[in-house]
Amino acid sequence: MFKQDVRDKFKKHFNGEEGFVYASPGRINLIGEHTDYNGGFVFPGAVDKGMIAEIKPNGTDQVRAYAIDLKDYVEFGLREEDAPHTSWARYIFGVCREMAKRGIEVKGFDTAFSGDVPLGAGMSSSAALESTFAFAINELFGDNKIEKFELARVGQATEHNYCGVNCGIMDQFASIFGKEGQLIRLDCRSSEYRYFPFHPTGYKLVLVDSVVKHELASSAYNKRRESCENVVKVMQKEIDPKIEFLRDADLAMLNQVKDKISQEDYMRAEYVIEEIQRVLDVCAALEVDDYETVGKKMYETHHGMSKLYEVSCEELDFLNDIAKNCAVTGSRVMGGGFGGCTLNLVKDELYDLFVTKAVKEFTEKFGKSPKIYDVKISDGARRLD
Ligand code: GAF
Repeated sequence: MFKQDVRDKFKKHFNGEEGFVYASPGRINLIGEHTDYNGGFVFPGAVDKGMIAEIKPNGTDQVRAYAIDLKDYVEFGLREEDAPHTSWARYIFGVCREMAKRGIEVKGFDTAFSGDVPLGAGMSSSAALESTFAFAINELFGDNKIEKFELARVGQATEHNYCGVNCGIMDQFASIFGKEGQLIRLDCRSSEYRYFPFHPTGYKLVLVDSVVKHELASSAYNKRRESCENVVKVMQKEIDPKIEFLRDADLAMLNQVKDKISQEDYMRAEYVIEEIQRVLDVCAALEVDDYETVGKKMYETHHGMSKLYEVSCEELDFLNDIAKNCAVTGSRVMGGGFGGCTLNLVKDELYDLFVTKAVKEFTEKFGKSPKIYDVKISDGARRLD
């Protein structure tokens, strides 16, 4: 259990001291990709993989942080001008700053942390890190004054202001609000959410990691967001100034502005408008245990992400085709894209065949083996010890 490893390493690095231990998970998302920053719906759940950090206030104004997996140590102060250069440390620094901006008197602390959520696999290791520290700082220095949704916003603002990714709220929301056995449908415009029990009897959720490292910060993600915002601006001018997000639009409205936007922006918006509707369709299908419809929608999402939103890649399309050929119920690229995993809804009896075939054929074609993760829907941010 890697919690014990965190405890051991903390003790070793910080003179035998003991602190408090916090954990936050990564997430999956059944459907609703790139819809969060468009005011749409998402449908994530936290997973049984995440980050664990031991933390102890140290009575100074310095943070002393040890990244166990990277064997890297960084010290930084807590003022805006103290921002560290090391990228992993900027997540912790950003969370400290964002908590301070919300009135929490953040003081120095020692910390060691480690994770088992695969990096760059589209399962939100960065949100897991942010949520761990946001939750811990709220408890250790803030008397739990900041409510849970605002803790998620702290993580999101960290990405925007300290890490260069203009992400939506989904990942941090799922990491904070996750509940065992439940997916959460979040309306990203109103912030209303509803838990849906998810026990797909007879099926497994399987992640196949293409081991192509996605790099959200690599401006492609921000560019997708800009495309959506361009279309909204044109709709505001041409149709109705009250349109705030693509959530407020439909395909007829998109066609009304077709001549005023680029072909590329048109495709991006088409995908988003359809994807927002797919989340609602999947929720309705789940309520009657109609997994065939859930799976069909997942394939539609993959098609849209690959051909319209263009955030898939050869490896992910290949994995999606294997799923289709094996008659897997649903399969699609998950998360921001540009690499990472496909999420597959697989009938129990097909599991062995699919996994064997995916590993064999992918390895033959790309000369490297994909990784397989079976995930369990689990709890969100919490204190362990
Ligand atoms: C990334 C982002 F961080 C999320 O906000 C979301 O937009 C996702 O990509 C795509 O659905 O994980």
